[in-house]
Amino acid sequence: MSASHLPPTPRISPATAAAFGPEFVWGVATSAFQIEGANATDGRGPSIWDTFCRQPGVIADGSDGSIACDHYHRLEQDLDLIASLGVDAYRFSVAWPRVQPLGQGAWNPAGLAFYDRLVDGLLARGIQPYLTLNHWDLPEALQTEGGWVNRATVGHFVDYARGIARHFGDRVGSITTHNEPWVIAMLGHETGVFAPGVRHRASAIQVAHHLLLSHGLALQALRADGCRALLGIVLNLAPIHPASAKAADQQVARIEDGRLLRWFMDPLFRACYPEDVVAWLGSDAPQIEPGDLAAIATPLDFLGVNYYSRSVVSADGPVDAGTLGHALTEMGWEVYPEGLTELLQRLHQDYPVPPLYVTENGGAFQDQHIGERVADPERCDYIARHIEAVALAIRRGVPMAGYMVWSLLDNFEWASGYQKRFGIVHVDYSTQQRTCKDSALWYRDFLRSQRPGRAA
Ligand code: IFM
Repeated sequence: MSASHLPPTPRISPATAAAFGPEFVWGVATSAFQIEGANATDGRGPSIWDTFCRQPGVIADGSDGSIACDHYHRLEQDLDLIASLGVDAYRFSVAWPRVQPLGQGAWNPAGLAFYDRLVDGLLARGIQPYLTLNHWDLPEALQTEGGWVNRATVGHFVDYARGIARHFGDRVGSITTHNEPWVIAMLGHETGVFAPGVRHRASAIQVAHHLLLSHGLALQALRADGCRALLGIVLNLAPIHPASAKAADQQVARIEDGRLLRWFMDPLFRACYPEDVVAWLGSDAPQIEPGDLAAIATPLDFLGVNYYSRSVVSADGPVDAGTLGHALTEMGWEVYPEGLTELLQRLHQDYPVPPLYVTENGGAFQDQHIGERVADPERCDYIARHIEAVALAIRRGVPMAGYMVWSLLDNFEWASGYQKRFGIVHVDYSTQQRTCKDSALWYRDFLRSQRPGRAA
């Protein structure tokens, strides 16, 4: 294949380039289960995703996380790769079962040592570690006791958070409690398409409550311990648009917005759940104990927003993204950067938000292999347009603190297995060779233009 058919690489407008101050944090993101592999190595315990992957038919290509990108064994090389991009921060997650195999009790020194090497290796390269405590890989031992449905897991998470913060808190820039609690609750416990594969709405809503509660209590515990890292949570959010002006479509959009966004933002910032969603849930509403909501509303140092697309809904159900007139990613998600500006402005207007980070943004696209080169013009375009969308939000007054591309590497895309590639770095899974795609080189060059004088 030749390069002549490719569109030119995107150019960032001068207004956009000027919108980001010197403190703005540029980064790339990954999560433990999606890249580490080595899931039975050096004392790591099993996670719910190891168990889930063994169920026939749940992962599109029948794969699992046992090797993934073999990041556990290729750490130094991957750290050099991250440094070569010139990013300010690297967002990663700690695999709870690697450091505390049973989810409570004994810690695993070899697991902690791996993250010591990761954190120290980042710092040595001038990159801020942004640590996430829970990116979905709950220790299987806790699942056998009910997992996130069981209120006891809240206490285990707080203990885990405390142990990690005591060990790493003075070396990392930020600690995120949970990544995308909506996904853990709803995809893990309502539709069951993600681990642990439960299909029971009341359980899902209770899980969401326990995740939020554990988040708030962890923040309180870490602050009481004097943790110096910035503390926050990461939500997957999107504008939910009604398909038409019809009252029925508007009503569905309002409830869907309540289930995705207000169900998390209202308790975090107003210490209450949205009344319309509570009424809609009826007997599936969560069991809440006195003091829970006040704990959940413990002030945040930052809020992370993962943005990929919007949803358009009607009274007949979700509208097929393919009918909306915009390009789609390989996941079938509409490319809709306007939604990111809209979302960030709405968060700023409706809630007393702390500094906001876009903690994930990116897309799965088909790569084009041209000799040694891996061209991904659609991903370049996607990232550039979303950076423009963030700049517009900043110009409209939204307190933006950072932006992170999802993802550094092609990786295990959960129920899609390895078929969907989100990386700005291509991974050849047969050799584990990493190759920067055009998007990685574009991002590196963009960051250089943002940071004249800084060596990448
Ligand atoms: O790969 C995931 C990530 O783990 C969480 N946010 C969405 C990404 C793309 O689906």
